[in-house]
Amino acid sequence: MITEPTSFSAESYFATQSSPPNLGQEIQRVREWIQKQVAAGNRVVLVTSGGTTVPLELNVVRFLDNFSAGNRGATSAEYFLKAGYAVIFMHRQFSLQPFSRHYSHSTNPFLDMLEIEEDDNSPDGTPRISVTPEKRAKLLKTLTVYKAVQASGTLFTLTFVTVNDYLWLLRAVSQELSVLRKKAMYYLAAAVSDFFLPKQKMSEHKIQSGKGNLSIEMDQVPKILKTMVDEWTRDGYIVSFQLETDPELLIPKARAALERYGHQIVIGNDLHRRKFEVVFVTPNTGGHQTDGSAQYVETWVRIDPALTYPGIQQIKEIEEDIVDELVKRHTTWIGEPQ
Ligand code: 9Z3
Repeated sequence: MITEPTSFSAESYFATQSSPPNLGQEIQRVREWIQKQVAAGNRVVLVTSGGTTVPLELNVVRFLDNFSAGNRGATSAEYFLKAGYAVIFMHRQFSLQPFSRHYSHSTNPFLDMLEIEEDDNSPDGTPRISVTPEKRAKLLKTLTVYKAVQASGTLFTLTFVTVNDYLWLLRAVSQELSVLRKKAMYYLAAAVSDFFLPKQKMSEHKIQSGKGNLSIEMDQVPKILKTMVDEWTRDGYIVSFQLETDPELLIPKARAALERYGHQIVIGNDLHRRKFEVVFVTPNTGGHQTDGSAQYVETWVRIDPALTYPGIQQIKEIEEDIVDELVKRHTTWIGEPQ
């Protein structure tokens, strides 16, 4: 058993940690779907969404997790589909998904919009189920788009649970997607754990209590974005998200990520303001010269917070503006009109 802390590179991570058992089959399905998108001339975006777990035991009873419900990813996926993109939606199992998110179990339970009606024409007296009249218009709108997306086959869903599943899937999917070259976008909105417990350090069975405090030393999850940019998908348009709770850190951390990984854009968001404010941080390629010396350009995207409160009629989602702006930037990146 290894006990000293290990610093994993992407390479040593994949050499020592096990791949999820169904990875090969999943990737075969992804490959076939990508071939169809290539034939159709579609742009494809990989949207990652939701939190990752970090198991503490091999026979897992306990794990670390984070807050992400997958709102950002599920909502953005809908707007990408609307913009004509084919979407690989790679999400944490049971996190929110495009379309069904509107009827999530906690905020808008779908059973609350159904009614039971007596049906005189039913031969065995079975009542009918109908949709509450005031909920019909919204449901019809959502259902119509959902059915159209299903019929077009432009939404492909993959699931992960642990940070290990996520890393293996991300590597395999981005390697497959690299055939699309510049037409592929990566929208990395999943909240990925920074720390994990390598399988070599994990207890096989449930950690037992009764021996006082529990100390666990975790290793850092390797910064795979650099390897993604340099090796897995060289021409893709890569959008990462930077989450902070200290607003002072948002821009410096976003700049540092661009510097370190060399990708196209970091979207910074503060935990408490993320539904109405984000900042796009990009390297200054000359086109946005401010004082002639700035290395990075910051563009804030904001909406009225009052429009995001649950229950209001005229809801506005910031993801609409984020996706709109990214589609424009991706078009410039590709160098051809969509
Ligand atoms: C984000 O920052 C997402 O916008 C949120 C969305 C997780 C805040 P919700 O699911 O929240 O809508 O409730 N995601 C990225 C977080 C992250 O782990 N980024 C990595 C990092 O900061 C870089 S790829 O190290």
